[in-house]
Amino acid sequence: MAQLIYLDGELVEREQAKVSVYDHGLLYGDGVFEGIRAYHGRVFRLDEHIRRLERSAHAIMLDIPLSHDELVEATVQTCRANDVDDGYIRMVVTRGVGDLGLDPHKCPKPSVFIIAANIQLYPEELYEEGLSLITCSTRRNSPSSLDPGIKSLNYLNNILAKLECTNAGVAEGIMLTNAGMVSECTGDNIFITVGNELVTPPVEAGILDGITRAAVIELARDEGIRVVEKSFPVTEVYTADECFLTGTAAELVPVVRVDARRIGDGKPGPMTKRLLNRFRELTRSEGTPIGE
Ligand code: PXG
Repeated sequence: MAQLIYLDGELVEREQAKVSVYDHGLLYGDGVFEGIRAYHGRVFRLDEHIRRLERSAHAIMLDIPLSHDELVEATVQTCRANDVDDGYIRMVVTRGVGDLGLDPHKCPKPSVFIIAANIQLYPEELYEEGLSLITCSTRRNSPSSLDPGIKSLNYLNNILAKLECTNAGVAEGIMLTNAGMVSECTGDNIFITVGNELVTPPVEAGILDGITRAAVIELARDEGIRVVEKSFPVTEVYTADECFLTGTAAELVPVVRVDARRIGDGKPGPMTKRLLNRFRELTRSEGTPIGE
């Protein structure tokens, strides 16, 4: 079966799903996006993802040509058309076609596309063994230049950091703020545990307000764990009892080494495992249904 892509109101075959070389999403990274997961025939936290897309678009003065409900419907329709029950959904709004100058006002029609694909799940051993991280030398964008809260198509900041990770032979890396505090990773939020407390950098520090992060904070509070949102230096990661990352693709993945320092006893810790189990239960129990 050919893969069908939602593109500006139509479902088109993958080979026909094309945008112009004059699209400012391509020319300038001018646009916004979301990465979303479907589990067992339901889209996880779809409303939250669409709300974040709408906030990102509003911040860059981009008018999404679809209402919230139309975006929900288009997402579900794209999953259905591709028989996606468990999958990864990419929703993108570009500034659209303009001329060769920067001026977004010369782009009269934003483009919306949605890709629903069956995902390559991360291997289960990653969750059993845990990740090694480095601290990247590339600092996270400052909110005064490009706010990391805007999930824009301009991901070069993260890509430069990701290159450092792959060059060092690790899958993820910590990005610091310009003040030298931990912000997040290239495509994941970060948590540490100290005793019975769960600690994570605050949104104001200049991070993406992660949907998985918010879900894990809710679950932790429900488990009676104290959650503290505060800035901390990377040294506190080295000396933490546990560390894990959260993201739509990664879910909740343990970290066992950072800059060659062992974290805790070098194995995924009990709070990480407890929260991962709770998160998996949550993804099984809620979401916007794909089926009619
Ligand atoms: N921080 C950044 C910078 C991200 O890009 C997250 C945190 C986690 O947020 P959510 O809402 O997903 O819990 C992200 C999102 C990938 C990939 O292929 C990952 C993201 C975006 C695009 C692609 O790994 N992460």
